Formats: sequence, C-alpha cells, structure tokens
Amino acid sequence: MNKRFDNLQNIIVDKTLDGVILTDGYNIDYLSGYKGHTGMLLVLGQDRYILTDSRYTEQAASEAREYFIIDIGMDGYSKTVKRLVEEKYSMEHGECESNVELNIGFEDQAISYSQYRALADVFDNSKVNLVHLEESVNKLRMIKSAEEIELIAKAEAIGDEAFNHIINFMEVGMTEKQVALELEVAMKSLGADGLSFDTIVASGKNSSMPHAVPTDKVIEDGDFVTMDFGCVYKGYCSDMTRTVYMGDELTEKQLEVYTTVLAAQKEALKAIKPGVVCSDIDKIARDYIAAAGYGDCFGHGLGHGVGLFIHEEPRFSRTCDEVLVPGMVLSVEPGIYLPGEFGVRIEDLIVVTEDGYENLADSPKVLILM
Ligand SMILES: [Mn+2]
Repeated sequence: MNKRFDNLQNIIVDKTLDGVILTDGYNIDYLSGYKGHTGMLLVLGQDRYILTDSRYTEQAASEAREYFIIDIGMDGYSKTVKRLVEEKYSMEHGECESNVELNIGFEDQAISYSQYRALADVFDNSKVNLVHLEESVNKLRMIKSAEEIELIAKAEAIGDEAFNHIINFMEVGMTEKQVALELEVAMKSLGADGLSFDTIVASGKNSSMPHAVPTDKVIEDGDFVTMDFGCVYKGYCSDMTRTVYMGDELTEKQLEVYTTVLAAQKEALKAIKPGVVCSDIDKIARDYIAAAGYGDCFGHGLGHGVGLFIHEEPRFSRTCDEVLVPGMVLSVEPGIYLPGEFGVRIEDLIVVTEDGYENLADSPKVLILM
C-alpha cells in the first residue's frame, strides 16, 4: 500500500502539486483500501484523508487504516475540503499567510460537473488552483502486483468453470436470458463475489451486436451464441468471451468468419511481449481481419486493461501508445459483426510476462458445435 502511495506522491511532485482530490472509487480503493465507492480521497502534503458520509465511516476506518476518516456531515464534500485545506495551510478565507498559491489536482475524468462546480465555488477568488490529473492516477493501476494477478487469475478460472458448465447446460429452445442467468448463478456458486459487468448472451441475429443485452429470444438451430461474461473475485474482475454454434452444419460464411476471428486473435497474441506498443497489437488483428475482407465489421478496440475495474488502462486500441510492461493484464477480443446476420467474438485475458504473455483463460477456442 505504501508503494502505491509513493507512486501517487511522484505524480504530486511531477505536477508540482500541493495535494490531490481523488473521486474515482477504484483509485480510492487502490490507494487506501477503502472499498465503499462513496467518498473522496484527499492528500495534502503527507496528510491523507478519506471523506465520506456516516453510512461509510466505520467501513472506511477499518479498510483505510493509514488515512484520517472525515465525516462530511451537513457540510458536504467541498466545504469539508476547503476547511481541511485552510487548516493545513493556515489560510484565512482562501488566503495563505505567505500569500503563495496552492495547486490541488483533481480527477477531471471522474467527477460530475456539479461536484466540480461545488469545488470551484469554494475556491473561487482564493489562491487555490484546481489542476487536471487526466489519466495519471488511473495509470498507476496498469501494472499489477503478483497478488493482484493471482486474484484476476482466480476470477478468470471461475469464468472457465462456468463456461464448462454452460456448454453442458445450454440447448436449443432455451432463451438468452435463461442462459445468462445460469452463467451468473454458476459464477456465484463457484465463489464469485459479483459480476464484473452485465452478462452478454447473444444468439443468431442478435450476435451481430457486440454489446447485445440478453433477450427472451429462443436459441435456435443454426445460431451462433456469443457469451461474454466475467465475475469479481476479492475486488478483481475477469472477462472472457466464447462463441459456440448450435447444430453441426455451418454455412461457408459462418465458418469463414469464425476461423478469421480466431486466427486474428492468435496472430495478435503471438506478438504480445514487453516493449511492444499497444496500438501495434490492435493493428495486427485489425489488419488480419481487413485482409480477409471484413475490415468494416470490426469496429471496437482489440482489448482493454482489466483489474479492479472491467475497462481500464491500457488499451489495445488504434490510438493507445502505451508500451507493454510485465504485469499488465489485458483482454484480447477481436470480433466480426455482420448486421442482420450474425457475429463472432473470442476473448481471452492475458498477463504480460518477462518474455511474452500468459493466457489466464483456459476454455477451448476450437469451435464448439452444440
Ligand atoms: Mn472485454
């Protein structure tokens, strides 16, 4: 936990700040251990505070042991922040005795406009400047420790077991909702604390929508069924996707699309190792799919970081210029979507290692005919 705080202090020094206000619940958890997702983390010099309301003060006190826990009471967040800043820097009405200016970072990516207005208002006409932190604090979470990787691997293993269960359970005539519920029950029965996102089960024509919501549609013979699901285990997320086929006779096009997606994923996986730029991995899969004639049918990024939150930095996207480092955990999930027809996506979760990567997903990718 102290190493993490040191890394936050490095941001404070690099950006010549006097303190930071964090509002992203995952960043607050990462830095302090407080998992309530309601509150603010405030650092002023070496002083650390968690601000929250009375519903969470006991939890925060037990989880964030290195922090002062402040109950915002009737004052609300911004007035409480102002009071703490003034106490720390012996200010009167926003003016320091020494008349210096204070720079306090805030998470512009994780604050509502009204929260921001309230902070800006209390520091209006004062010597306190609010400075954008951009992605800097999110990026602290990119490289996972061995303990974090173990928890993500466990979450992914629960997903593998749930998939193994579902391919024995699912049959023609069930609805997408039934299958989704069964997947969710399986993950929780296997020890998951919750879901990392709403389970996707998309069959037949619905499978051409990358983020389809399970419906009452009955799964039919001749359908591809795309299942994208994940769970949370001790705070850490998993994510995987498999597409199976109902029946034993695919059309030529269906077979071609499945084969192309799988080969594109394998090509991208092969290139994963420390030092490679994230956008180059995306490009490998994207170029492969384009060369097969489906360039317009793969709109989303190839993958995303996974950790405390299901979609985090870095990204296998066209624009992400982060360089791979051992300990990064990302999904690799190419897809081809043909509106009105069908879609296929295959997703694994990998951790970058010293000499390549380790695949945390273990479910078969050879097309399963149900
Ligand atoms: Mn994903």
